[in-house]
Amino acid sequence: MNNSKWEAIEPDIKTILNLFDDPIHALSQAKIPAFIIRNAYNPNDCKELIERFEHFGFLKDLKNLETDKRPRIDIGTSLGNLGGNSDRFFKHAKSTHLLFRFLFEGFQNPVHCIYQYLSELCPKKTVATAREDDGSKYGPAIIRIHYDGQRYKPHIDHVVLRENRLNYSVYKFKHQFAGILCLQNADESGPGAQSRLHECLWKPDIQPYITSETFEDYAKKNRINFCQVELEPGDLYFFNTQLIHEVPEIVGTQPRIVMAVFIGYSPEDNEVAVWS
Ligand SMILES: O=C(O)CCC(=O)C(=O)O
Ligand SMILES: [Fe+2]
Repeated sequence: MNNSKWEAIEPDIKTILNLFDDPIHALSQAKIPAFIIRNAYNPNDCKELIERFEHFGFLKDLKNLETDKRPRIDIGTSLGNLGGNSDRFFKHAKSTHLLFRFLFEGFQNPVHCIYQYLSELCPKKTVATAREDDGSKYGPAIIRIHYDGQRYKPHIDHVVLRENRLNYSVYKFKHQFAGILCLQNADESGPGAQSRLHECLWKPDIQPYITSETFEDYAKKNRINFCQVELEPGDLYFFNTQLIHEVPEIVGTQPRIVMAVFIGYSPEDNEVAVWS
């Protein structure tokens, strides 16, 4: 398909499959910025799930915002943060699997929701949580709670190109994607915070602009398009994390809450692996 405007494809799987025989492959070629599935998850369940997270004590106490300065809280296991010690990482992931067995009880399971939609985007593959040969499983997904001041500067996510994690099996995947399910947007009275995907795949000569935080100037100078992904609670999007992307600063007392996964894909591999 010739998508000359480089726009995300939405709103549902049917539309995506009408346009692409092999959507995940199209994503790997960055022919389109993202696939967006609107209302993938019930927005009422989003609200009630967040209340549950609050009752579990995962969220900041709003009365305590002055003293609790954490910009981001994770519920789940992050390879990016814990991957430096693989023993600790896999033990942590094991407890996340245990927690996720009951955390969503009574609601549609948001992890299953993401995996199900992902399976539909890869008709010829099986989708499973990443694991090592000895059976150790990675985290299945992660809930990220972003508070006032949190921002993702222009970056990529890639276990090889960015993190150089040669001691993990997910290293073998050529392409990496993210799946992000919006559970709550940042403060509606503020400017909100929606992600921006630049029509620019990382290559080594882009890195200096990322390191020196001058990608914005580079993008302007080179007239690089971007796609802003506007989400409502319950919306799910998938994108190629080798695209330079960013999320502006959260402003206000209402945190932006998402469930996120990373995805590994190689055309020749039958399995598409998911981790967090
Ligand atoms: O939250 C999003 O929409 C994207 C976040 C992101 O880029 C990341 O976690 O690496
Ligand atoms: Fe990212």
